[in-house]
Amino acid sequence: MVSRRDFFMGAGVALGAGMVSRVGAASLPEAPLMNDAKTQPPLVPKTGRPYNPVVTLNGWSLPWRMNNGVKEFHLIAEPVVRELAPGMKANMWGYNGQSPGPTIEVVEGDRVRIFVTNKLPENTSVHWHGQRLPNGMDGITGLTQPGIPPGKTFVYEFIAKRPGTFMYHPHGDEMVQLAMGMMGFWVTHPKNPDFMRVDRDFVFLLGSFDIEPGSATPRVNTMLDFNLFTFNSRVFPGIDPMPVRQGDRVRIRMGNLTMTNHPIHLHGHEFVVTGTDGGWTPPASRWPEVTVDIGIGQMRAIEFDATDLGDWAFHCHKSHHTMNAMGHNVPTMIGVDHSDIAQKINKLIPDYMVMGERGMGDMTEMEMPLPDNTLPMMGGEGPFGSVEMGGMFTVVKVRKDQKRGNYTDPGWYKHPAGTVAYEWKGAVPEATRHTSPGGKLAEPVRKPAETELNVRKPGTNDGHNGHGGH
Ligand SMILES: [Cu+2]
Repeated sequence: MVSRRDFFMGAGVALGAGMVSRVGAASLPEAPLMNDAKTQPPLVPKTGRPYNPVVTLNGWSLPWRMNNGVKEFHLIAEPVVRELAPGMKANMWGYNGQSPGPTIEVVEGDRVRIFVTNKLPENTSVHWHGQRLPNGMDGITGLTQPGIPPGKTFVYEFIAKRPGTFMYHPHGDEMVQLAMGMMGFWVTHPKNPDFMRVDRDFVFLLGSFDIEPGSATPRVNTMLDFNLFTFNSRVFPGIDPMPVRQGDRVRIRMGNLTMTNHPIHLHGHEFVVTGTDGGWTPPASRWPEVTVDIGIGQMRAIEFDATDLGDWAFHCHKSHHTMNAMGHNVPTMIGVDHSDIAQKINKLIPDYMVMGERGMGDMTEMEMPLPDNTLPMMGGEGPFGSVEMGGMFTVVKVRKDQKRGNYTDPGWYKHPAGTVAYEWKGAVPEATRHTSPGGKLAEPVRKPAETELNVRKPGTNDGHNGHGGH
């Protein structure tokens, strides 16, 4: 039996800001709860084998207890309220108070025992994505175990054989449970802490949700047409920056639990892919990149030397993944006789706003007031105005004076004089025109008028409809 105090003494972990302890049954390890969506400082190990901890973007790592040489964790699958960005909270499912759940960090060779308590209204299971383990620990409802019924606790136990980057998520009613945010990161550190040592090691999961503007609960029957694209269930401007010190070797590990691929792009530096789903890549197999495509269900670790000072954008290169939600139905309402519109919308979306006296007929799309609990499509104030981004977008902040181990936001980069793009104040000469081979000015291309009427909205196979509202 381990008391609360003993547990935290044993784990050597002080409860950080926003962390709340919950005492489980006497024989169970603690199941700490996080009620804060901010990036938490690295969890430095005080028991077990030493390792260099990771930092989970807008997340945290789960404390453990050592029990006769076994590293014991306690996950609680439960409904949570996750702030996607200031101004928007979502009713989701996750683990220990947040979606995604806490990152689990262990060391190659550790014997790991994970207690999973199900506080959801339906069966669940946890699949340890990418691990080598006994088949019966693989967490596949119906295939390798019965589902964990509501109110019950199951135990998983295996040796973390292979160092690398992993994820965990339910396997059984996955479409619903992933759509609701059930996922987490797992890192198995190498036995030798100097193996591929880096100065900063960030981790996060790529997620996607379909939350109608004005509502707070993801739609769980959505298959492909999501409208919010997240780093660790956060959207820009709610995603924390990644502060690093100039000269740092930086690793960023990402796992994709969405239903589409994400070409993730870093500005100002080249990186190499040092890790995949199957482990570390052999050095001779690496080549420089500035974008890495992360397929569905895949994990990638990238590494670079942070040589250049500045605020470097880091984002998905699908432009509609760096925007926040527009409703599937909202834009098409614009210009419609609004006398019965509230009634119509309420039929489609039960918890949608009622527009009241304001009406919609004479409003342009951009002036339309946002429903409650809805983020602007593109926003985020930068030092030069609106960044005009949302979704999967953040900033790697390279600073000369960022202290080792300090992950606090250093603020915006102060560009040295003469190093920012500037307005040309002189005369602008008339543009020269191309001529056709015959010496005549080329005819301007005129499109038939009906082309404009046939403009199609973005496809429905991975994007979201209705961005343009045309
Ligand atoms: Cu994307």
